[in-house]
Amino acid sequence: MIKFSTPILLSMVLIATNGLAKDWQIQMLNYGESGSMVFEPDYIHANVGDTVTFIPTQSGHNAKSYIVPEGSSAWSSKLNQEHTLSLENEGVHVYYCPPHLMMGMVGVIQVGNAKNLEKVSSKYPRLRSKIALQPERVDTTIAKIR
Ligand SMILES: [Cu+2]
Repeated sequence: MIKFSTPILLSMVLIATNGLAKDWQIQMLNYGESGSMVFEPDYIHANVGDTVTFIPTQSGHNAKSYIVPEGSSAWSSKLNQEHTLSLENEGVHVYYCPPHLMMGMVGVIQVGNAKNLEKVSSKYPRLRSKIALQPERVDTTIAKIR
């Protein structure tokens, strides 16, 4: 049996902890850096095992999935409530705020590789057709997928 000294054991625990999941926070805002009715940040590149928490910083918003990675279920948060999502599969989540889709309140969570990129390409035009204001801003968000 290998015996580790306490400091070595402790540093191993710390390394393991650092390698563990990250909780990302996305704020739902009436006004953010890129304009009105936004998720901030609008794009994150996370890893499998991470979690994302939607923060109702300002009221009147929620987040609902439009596209999810293969193997993941559709999801939705409740209006004005904090919601944590576990990222269990590799791929892209495209989501929107139902009350403000028309105003381009859309966000992207990329988990690892964009394995479902084809699905994003084929399904995004239908979502975009419902955006009346600043669809170009959403195009910019979608273009961050890599
Ligand atoms: Cu909203």
